[in-house]
Amino acid sequence: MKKAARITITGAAGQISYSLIFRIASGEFLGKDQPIILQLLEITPGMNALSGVAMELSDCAFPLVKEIICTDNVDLAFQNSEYAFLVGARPRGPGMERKDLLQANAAIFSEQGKAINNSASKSIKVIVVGNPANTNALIALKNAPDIDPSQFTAMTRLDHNRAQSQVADKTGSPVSSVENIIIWGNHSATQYPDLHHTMIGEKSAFDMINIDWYKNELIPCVQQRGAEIIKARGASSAASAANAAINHMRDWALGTDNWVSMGVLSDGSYGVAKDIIYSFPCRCSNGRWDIIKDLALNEFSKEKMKDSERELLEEKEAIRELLDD
Ligand code: NAX
Repeated sequence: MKKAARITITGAAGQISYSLIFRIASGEFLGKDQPIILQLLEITPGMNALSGVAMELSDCAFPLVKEIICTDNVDLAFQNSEYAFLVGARPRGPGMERKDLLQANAAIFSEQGKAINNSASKSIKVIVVGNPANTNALIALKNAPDIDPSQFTAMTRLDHNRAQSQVADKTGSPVSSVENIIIWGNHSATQYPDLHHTMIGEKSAFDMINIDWYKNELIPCVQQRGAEIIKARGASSAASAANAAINHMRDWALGTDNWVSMGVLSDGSYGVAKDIIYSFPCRCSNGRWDIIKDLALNEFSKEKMKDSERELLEEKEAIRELLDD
């Protein structure tokens, strides 16, 4: 029997976690032969709801779950943790400006970054889902100086999956035949879904779809999909966000031949400013990700990528005093 892996999930009583935790517990993240210990973090007012989630988890009698820890203590939640899903975040309240939202979340993610630094396994892999995800990930990594920055990532996989599915639908192709989608930039409305390298089976995507549909329908659809779901469902994406978080972490931990979009610390590739968390096309193997390099970019792509970079630099400026460098 393998040693149990410790997995931290924050915002554990929230709606994304309500899908995420149960799928992880059933083995969909690390596999059906990997026992796990779940370390679930909530804020104090969420602890009662979390106890209900824990009761349901227990009632599932998942064979892989060796222990469930429910806590509002950040250090305890990250104790020896090897994988962390940072889902909990402060939603925008009435009268809250964008800067207030960035700062409220910056406080949460700097505290969690410090706790990861002090308590987690040095090989921890972190995905930030809570918004603004890219900048929250940057804050967490800056507050964890003893952990390699490559171990902090932000989720743009939901946007990636949305684009993949839309293209499959439009062309009548199986979703698995649509490859090499890229989401560049921020997980926000400035993100840039790029199909210039996308293949559908043996064909280039632009042999099967028209450029007007791409520019005027696909790009805005992916950028606005979250808002469309809120309008229809009365609540934000939850099951699809949980699914994307598992896709991201599973591919990173276990490897994949596919291109995947991940928010990672920019090393200046493609002329993107260094030291922001920016979504790039990546390949994952041996527990690490690498940015896919040297792809050709046309002027349209360069401009869209710059727009998202600009927004991330503005977000960084708004929380500069919380960055520990
Ligand atoms: P919910 O409001 O249902 O749940 C969030 C939970 O986090 C709550 O139970 C709350 O008590 C808890 N929480 C708040 N602050 C915390 C802290 N400091 N420590 C621990 N727990 C804390 O939100 P949910 O729908 O689950 O969404 C969670 C986050 O994901 C939001 O920020 C949301 O904007 C973001 N999303 C990100 C996506 C992405 O693609 N990156 C897509 C889906 C989603 O919109």
